[in-house]
Amino acid sequence: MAQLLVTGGAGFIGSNFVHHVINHTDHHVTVLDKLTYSGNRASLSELPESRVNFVRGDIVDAALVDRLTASADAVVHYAAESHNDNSLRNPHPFLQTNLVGTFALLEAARKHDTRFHHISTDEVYGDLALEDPCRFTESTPYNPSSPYSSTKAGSDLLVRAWTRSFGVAATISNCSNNYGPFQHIEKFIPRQITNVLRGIRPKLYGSGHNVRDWIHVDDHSSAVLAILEKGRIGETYLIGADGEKDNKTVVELILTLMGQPADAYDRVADRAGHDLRYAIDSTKLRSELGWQPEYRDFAQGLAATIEWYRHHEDWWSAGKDATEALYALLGQ
Ligand code: NAD
Ligand code: TDX
Repeated sequence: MAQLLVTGGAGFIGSNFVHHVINHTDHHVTVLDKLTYSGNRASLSELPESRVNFVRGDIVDAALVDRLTASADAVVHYAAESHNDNSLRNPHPFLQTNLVGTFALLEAARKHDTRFHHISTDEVYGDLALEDPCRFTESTPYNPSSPYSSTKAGSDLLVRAWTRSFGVAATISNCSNNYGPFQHIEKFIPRQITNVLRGIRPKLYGSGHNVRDWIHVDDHSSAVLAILEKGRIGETYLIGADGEKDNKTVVELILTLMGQPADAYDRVADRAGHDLRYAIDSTKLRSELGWQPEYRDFAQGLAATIEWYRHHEDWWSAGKDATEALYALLGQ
């Protein structure tokens, strides 16, 4: 049994990871989360209090981070400002949380000699052309496009430097786009599902030809656990499940699964600097650590996600009007 400190554990991927850890291990978890607009305490409400301890706080708070890290066997660092569109409106919190917050955690891990796993994104590699036969690998050069992805790239580089210069026992994972329960409704898939549930037409940015490489969030969690348990210190692992789809196809599938005509969506203003395509080659993770995704049928995983949002309106409805009002300001 180990004591894990999970930052951002009330967010989408962090809360799914905490559920995964409680269901598949005997570890104890302390969640450190600021509960920004994207954190939701209710995402952890069904978990046993005997194994999950919740601390509301900011990862930028070095004294708090130091105290919590001192009693942890490992830190799993999910906390971040995570939405590209928000980073275009106001980059400031992205620099604070993603860079200064990661710095505070690394200093604590260094001081207490604590195992550290850093959660990152495939967006650090920039984007690929639609017709490019290549996918991202661990040796693809960094080339981030947005304020969000550039701060994630910066945080990855801090982790690498703290490993090399100070011997912090760290690993990094860069994952592709996640879908599943507990995702904030600002993001593409839950935004469109909750739009249809509210009688609003889904909104597709630009041409809709942009490609994302979808992975079910529970497969992300199993990969992170495998890296935490068996990953080589100092290494980066790419996490992906061969799920490339263009946005138009995803919107049409959501509409079809929800019993609507496939073309009942609106085209809206494109995102500034919109990355064209992401695609992950996860050979290293699969061959070194024996990891495999469980969710191989995207339509089935999407249908289950739609059902989750249909049955958890209490979880998302309070923020729907405010989320859509922000998008409306940008014509999106
Ligand atoms: P999210 O926005 O749903 O959750 C982020 C969580 O971090 C929230 O609970 C929020 O309250 C918390 N938080 C934010 N600032 C904080 C601070 N200063 N101190 C403490 N807590 C703070 O994001 P997500 O989609 O779950 O992403 C989690 C991580 O996974 C991020 O690091 C993101 O870069 C990475 N990632 C996300 C995806 C994806 O598809 N969503 C893909 C690859 C990697
Ligand atoms: O309403 C929309 N319409 C639309 O066409 C929204 C919200 C998005 N989009 C497009 C933009 C992207 O091409 O859908 C795609 C997915 O958009 P997001 O859900 O905002 O995700 P993305 O920008 O790809 O980033 C996500 O994956 C990588 C996460 O938000 C990041 O945290 C992660 O690092």
